[in-house]
Amino acid sequence: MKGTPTYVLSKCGLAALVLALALFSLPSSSPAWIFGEVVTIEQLSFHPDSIKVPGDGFAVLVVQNREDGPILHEVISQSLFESGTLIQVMGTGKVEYSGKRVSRILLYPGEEVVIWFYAEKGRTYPFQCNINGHSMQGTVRTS
Ligand SMILES: [Cu+2]
Repeated sequence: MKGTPTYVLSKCGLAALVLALALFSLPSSSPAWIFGEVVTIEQLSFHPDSIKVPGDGFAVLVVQNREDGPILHEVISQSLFESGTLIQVMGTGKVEYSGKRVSRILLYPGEEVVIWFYAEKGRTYPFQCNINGHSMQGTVRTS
């Protein structure tokens, strides 16, 4: 079942709910559409490690820690968390702040974070996990 939509939905939990609410609560007249993708963390890497969203629009990045073992991960990103880009962070992970700015998100196995942001055209938004010597890199690209 792994990799099928059914599996993803059943594992998504909050993220699926949030995405569904976001999609269905959009006014029908709105030209906007929320694009996003679920990135999972397994065996010390992001899967997929690169996603693409349309530029100049709102986007959602969901990151889930699906490690089998007790491996803590973080999500850090200069570009995603900058003011004017980050809209909101929700989920079951622990969000840390530096002043008012999000500095990182900690994810224990089974936890997930939903990152809402405004994706500018022609930009890349790298995100990392460097906790405990990890050297994990993921990227959101816009078209
Ligand atoms: Cu990590």
